[in-house]
This record gives sequence, C-alpha cells and structure tokens, in this order.
Amino acid sequence: MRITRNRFIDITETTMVRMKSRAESFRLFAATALLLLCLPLAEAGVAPRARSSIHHSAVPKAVALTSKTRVASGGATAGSSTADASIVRSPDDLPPPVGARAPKLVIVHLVTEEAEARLAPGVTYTYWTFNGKVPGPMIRARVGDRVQLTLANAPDSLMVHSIDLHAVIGPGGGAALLQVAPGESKTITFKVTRPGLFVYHCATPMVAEHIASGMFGMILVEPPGGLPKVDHEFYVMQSEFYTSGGFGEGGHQQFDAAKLIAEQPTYMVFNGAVNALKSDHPLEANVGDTVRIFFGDGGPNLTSSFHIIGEIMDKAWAWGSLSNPPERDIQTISVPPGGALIAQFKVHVPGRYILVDHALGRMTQGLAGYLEVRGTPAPALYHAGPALRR
Ligand SMILES: [Cu+2]
Repeated sequence: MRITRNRFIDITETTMVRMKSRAESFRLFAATALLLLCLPLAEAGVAPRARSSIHHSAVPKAVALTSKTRVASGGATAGSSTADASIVRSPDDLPPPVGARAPKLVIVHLVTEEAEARLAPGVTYTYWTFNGKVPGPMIRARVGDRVQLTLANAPDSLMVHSIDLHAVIGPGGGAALLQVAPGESKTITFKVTRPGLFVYHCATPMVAEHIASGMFGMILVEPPGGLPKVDHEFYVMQSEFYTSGGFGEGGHQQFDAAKLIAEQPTYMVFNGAVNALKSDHPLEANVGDTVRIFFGDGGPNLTSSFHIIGEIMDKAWAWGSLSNPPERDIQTISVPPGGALIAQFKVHVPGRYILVDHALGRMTQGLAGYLEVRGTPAPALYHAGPALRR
C-alpha cells in the first residue's frame, strides 16, 4: 500500500475503477500526460538516477507488497497503529530571534522522512516530510550569513528528495545540487542577501506531489539588527492534500494525481492536518500582547486569502519581503503558493479568533485554526448589548 500511490500503473488502475464520466476520463488523461512528461525530466538529471528517481514507474511491485509500515518520528512505535501518529508541527516551534549579532556561518541539518500519520480523525496518509513534521523546520538567519545546509534522505525512504529554497540565488534554489537518494546526504553553502520570509520545498519530480505530501517549510532572513521584539511569534503554513477518498472518508488514503492536476484538493489545512491549530496546538496569547505570525502557503496550487476573524493586522509585510515598508491596518491579504507573509498585531479583547483563508468554503475542507486570547474584557472596544454610558 505504501508505494502504490507512486506507481503510475496503479494510479491509472485505481482511477479507471472510479471513472464514471467523460470529465473524469479527461482528468485521467491529463494526469497521465503530466506523469509521462515528468519521466524524461527525471532522466535528464533533474532528479538523479537512484532507484526511486523515476518514482512513478520504477519501483518494483514486490517492494510495495513487503513495504514496512512507517510511522511519524515521535509518534507511534513500529508495528502499532498510525492512526494517532502526528506530523503536526506546533506553531510555537520556531528558532529564537537572531538579535543584533554579526553575520556568521549557520549550520543546518535537514532529514527527509516518509511516514504514515493522521490527516484527520480516522484518516491516515503517507506524508513525506522534512524532519518528520509539517511544515519542515523554520530556518532562521540574518542578511549576510552563509548557510551550510546538509540534506540527508533517511535510509528507509522510498523516494529521492531535494530542496529548493526561495532565499537562495542559484540554479534550482539549491535543488540542482541537492537531489538526494535514500540513505545519502549532500551539502551546499549559500549566502542569504535579502531580508524576508521565504518558502522552501522539495523539488523532485513530480514536484507538486512532493509538496502535496508535506514537503515544505520556510527560511526567515532577518535584517541587520534583527526584527523588533514581540511577545509571541508563530509559524503557520497552509497547504492542500489530494486523496483518493472524499473528505472525512476513513482509513488510509492514497494520493490522487488527477485531483492535483484538476486543482481540486480533498483537504486544506494549516500545519499538516485537520485540527492541527484547533484542538491540537491552538495559538495562545494574553490581552495586551503583540503577536507576529510567519505565514506561508505551501500550496501546491491555491492562493490563500489569509484573514484572522475578529482581528486587524496592524502591520503586514506583503509577499514576505522585509525590504519594503509593511502594509498597515489590513483585513485580508493574498499569499500565493510558494509565497509568504509576516503579519503583526496587538490583541486587545479576550476570546477566540479564527485563522482562515477567506475563501471560506475551504473551512469545510479543514482549513481553520484558533488564536485563544485570555485576559480582561475591553468593553470600550467590544461588549454585548446596547452602548454603555461613558
Ligand atoms: Cu521530496
């Protein structure tokens, strides 16, 4: 079951079983065409020659039948159910500010890992990850730093993986040098020259499939002197999942290439799974605190209309660039796939605020998170009933 989603022949067979209309036939044709297009790319060196570089067609079926059950690191132990294993990265799991230090050499180690885990209650999916969580670790540096990045691919991976960092100036954003076969590792060094928040993602064909399996994260490049201090920083990324079954359909779900090409995701979530930022890891702050959200859209396909219900962004660094002055007093802001936003605001009124994509139909696909604010009510700003006497 583990490999079959990546075998072109199996995608074709399972999709044919489900075909009920000419529209679906066309989707299958489009999926087939794209998959076939990817093969020469892989063979041409975009992906290296390792056993899984042409992963839609080259993996022997015998391997699929004997593939061991994989679990998320830090989750269930081998052999146990993956239904409760979680790949969710908590939004407060990010490095501390760089402060006012001088430029230096920053050493980063990333490991690509493949793991079955919970996508929604009763639903599991085979994730491909950086360091076992979604999103991958936030990398934090400052302008002028050199970053020595080692990318290792876990020995029990089935796929080649790689990384394209949007903060890198050079072919593939690193991906031209960092296609890594299972059990191998490669290293590059790059200099970060522009301040901002940049997405990184796996860039091994079919790239969109790797992203839609959880392979994305962000690198923050702070300006000289660092960012101003705030009370809370959070790391949040939106993305899509394309599964063979419908939303909420239980059991282990296969990747659906036709849905990806049609840009019709089954799930849309923050930080890798339904409920990741609701019951699992809500954002928390107190009245009077200043909150900064590092927000990115992993995609792979859909633009986010990022909005916090009940709040106004005091400052919003559009496109993730810190070279430009922030937009002020923003309700909703577009964040394209492969793009980012730094949003900052002070919280004034206690209660629950909901992070959404204001294309609100997507809430029904899992796309919502909570910011829980505790503290003293502020009736001058907000209260029930008729106006109070001043
Ligand atoms: Cu990958």
